[in-house]
Amino acid sequence: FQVTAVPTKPIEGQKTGTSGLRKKVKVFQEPNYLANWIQALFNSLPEEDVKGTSLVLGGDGRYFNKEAAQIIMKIAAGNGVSRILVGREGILSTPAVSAIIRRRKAQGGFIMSASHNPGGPKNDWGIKYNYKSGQPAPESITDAIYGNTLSVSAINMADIPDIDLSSLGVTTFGSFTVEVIDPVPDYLELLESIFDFDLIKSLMNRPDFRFKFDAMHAVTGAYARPIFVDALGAPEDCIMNGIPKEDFGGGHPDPNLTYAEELVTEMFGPDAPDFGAASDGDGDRNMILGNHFFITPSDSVAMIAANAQQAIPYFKDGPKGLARSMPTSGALDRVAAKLSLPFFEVPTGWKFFGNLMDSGKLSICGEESFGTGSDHIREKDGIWAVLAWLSIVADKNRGKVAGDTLTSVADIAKEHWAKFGRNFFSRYDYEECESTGANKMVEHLRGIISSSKPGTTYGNYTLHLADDFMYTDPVDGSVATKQGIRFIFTDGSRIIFRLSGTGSAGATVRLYVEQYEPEVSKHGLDAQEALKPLIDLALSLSKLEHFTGRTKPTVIT
Ligand code: VG1
Ligand code: CO
Repeated sequence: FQVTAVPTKPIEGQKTGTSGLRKKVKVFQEPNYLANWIQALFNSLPEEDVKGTSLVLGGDGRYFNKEAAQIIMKIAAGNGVSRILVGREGILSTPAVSAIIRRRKAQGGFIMSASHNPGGPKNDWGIKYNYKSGQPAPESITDAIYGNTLSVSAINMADIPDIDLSSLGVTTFGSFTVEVIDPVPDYLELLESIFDFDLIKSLMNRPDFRFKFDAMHAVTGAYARPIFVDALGAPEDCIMNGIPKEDFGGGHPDPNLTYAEELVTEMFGPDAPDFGAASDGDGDRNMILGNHFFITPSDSVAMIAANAQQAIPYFKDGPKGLARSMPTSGALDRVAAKLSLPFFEVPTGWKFFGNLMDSGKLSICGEESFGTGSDHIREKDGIWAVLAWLSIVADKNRGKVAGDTLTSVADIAKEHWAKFGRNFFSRYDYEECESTGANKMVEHLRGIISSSKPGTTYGNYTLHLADDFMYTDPVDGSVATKQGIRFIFTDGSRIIFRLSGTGSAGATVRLYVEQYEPEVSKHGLDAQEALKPLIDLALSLSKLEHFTGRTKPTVIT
């Protein structure tokens, strides 16, 4: 086939955020918008990562993925890539892409997703590049891509026809091959090597255990039936919103108490099931619910870590180390201390866990934003987290017979708090604020941290430290600055502010608050009640209402 160097001009603003490049669909539909970024990426990679290599391609099924896949394949061929492994209909979850890169020894892969952001012609599209161990590209690569978007002048486009992605098989054009693969088997086989499927099946088969999974019309719809129903024996009707749609059925595919409303209503309603879970647009996030019970993501990773060795064969020798993102609560820190495990605190975003995993220092980690995972791949993994929790529940009920009461999700959480104490945690999101006001608020907060001294009292709280979080990667020494403004008090309570790096319009302010409570009699308190004094302090310190005009958050988790 022929390769044409199609002339182009640089386009402003193609800088990636926390997780890839995300914009409105109509921006990506502008001439050469996507093509420029893809070409800039190939211009950034060393030749051995491009010429003659295999790359994986897939996405969450959102609107524009099909056109985008064709563009990406033509530019890949035009730059000398020799093989593309693409999911049928362009479907692959984020964790599946990571798994396939690793298993098939590909040199990297593309994920066409804006994750939990809504989809459809009026909403968001996004793209992420993952590198050869399956990890989201580190900043050294994303910075280079951005640099190249400012100088790109020609797109190397292969003159090949559109490829039919609807059926499995191999198509070859000279030195370039496209293989359309089933999105499920590589990922499912990996999960089977990690978990005790017979143990989970025994739980699914109990007459007193009912399971629900909400795919939110997103990518896990393609995985839910083969995994939960066919492999684990759950009943057909355990899956809600199981058909992936280009606009996610008009919803916001973010598994939290606000956007997974249908599942939440059922889990907190009459005759609620025993276990409920949901995943996001691209299948890397998860929410875990019990009957009338919500497991916060910060607690979830701590509880998985505490029970992993006992319940999950992959961890039979114990986890190597634990890690969380900075705003995530300190519940995991307490597990690491008790189990004497190495522990790391990294900035927000999964890309910061990769080096620790590659160097054998880390095996279980999580973020407060409904992300949980391990070193089985290099992305957070929604279905993995659900299977981890099912394994824990099954393990706690091993050997029980008909008539015995089931140890529930809530029992497991309460038992954990009694042993480790409870870290009350909440996050307030103020979505799509006006950028100027949000930036002014951040400047105001930076002013406070530069003038505040340890020992200053704020109501009942005494300041231990206030800073803008900075991280030095212990493996490669790279430094990330300005990762979130923290106020840490002498009792360990924390208030944190960050601006989101995943939105496509305006600025989203995130406020995180946390307070540790060792006293068992107080563990039953509602988090909003327990945290009220800290939240009030955060709002008055930041003058949030003054700067953003918002009197209440869009989402509370
Ligand atoms: C958010 C979360 C962060 C997560 C990121 C990607 O980023 O806070 O923890 O890693 O989304 O998740 P931000 O910058 O908006 O706070 V996903 O599921 O979009 O890949
Ligand atoms: Co996601």
